[in-house]
Amino acid sequence: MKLYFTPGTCSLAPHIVLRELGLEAELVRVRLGTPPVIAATQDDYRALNPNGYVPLLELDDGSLLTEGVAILQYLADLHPEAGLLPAATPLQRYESMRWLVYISSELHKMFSPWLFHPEYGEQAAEVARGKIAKRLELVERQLDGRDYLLGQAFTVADAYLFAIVSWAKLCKVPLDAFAHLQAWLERVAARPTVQAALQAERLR
Ligand SMILES: N[C@@H](CCC(=O)N[C@@H](CS)C(=O)NCC(=O)O)C(=O)O
Repeated sequence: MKLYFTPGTCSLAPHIVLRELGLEAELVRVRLGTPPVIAATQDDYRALNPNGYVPLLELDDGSLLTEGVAILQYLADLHPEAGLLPAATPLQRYESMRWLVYISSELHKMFSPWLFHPEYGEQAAEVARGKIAKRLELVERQLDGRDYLLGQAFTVADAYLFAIVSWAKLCKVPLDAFAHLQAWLERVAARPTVQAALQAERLR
């Protein structure tokens, strides 16, 4: 398997999950830009993902899987016994999906325009900051009494949320009002797999 990634972006989530599952994968660095290129070869990355974004998972048979939420679920399903995607009941599985979709559509995509597309400008960033703060209130409530987003165990939703909420400082989104979220950030950051992923992406 190959994971196409860019340090410090949402591709950190599947990177962490690969390590949580103990799966071997080649990490292929992508330099985002116009055009986005494979860092080692300067080949145009859009030949693999026409949308030009990370993450992208290339399977051993050459199949290509895009969309972080799909990649996270695919990886978790390779080793259901690891419990990274709770699915003991259908409702549990949909609850996992609900959080993955929430992180993707309500948080990730609220941050990313102004991180990756500065042309949106400071006014858009200010509007996004307000919306993100509102969206984080739900996360804060969910983490009250739970070590992780879906309960007492780490799941793919935590990996995804970690990648996204880690942008808060850079984007000047204050987390002071979210004590449970801050404690959770520290808890996730302390996991050996997360430390290893950050080190591999040279973010530590
Ligand atoms: N819908 C995609 C979006 C992925 C995405 O936004 N990736 C960002 C990094 S976090 C990116 O590569 N942005 C480059 C761009 O938008 O041109 C997914 O959820 O996987």
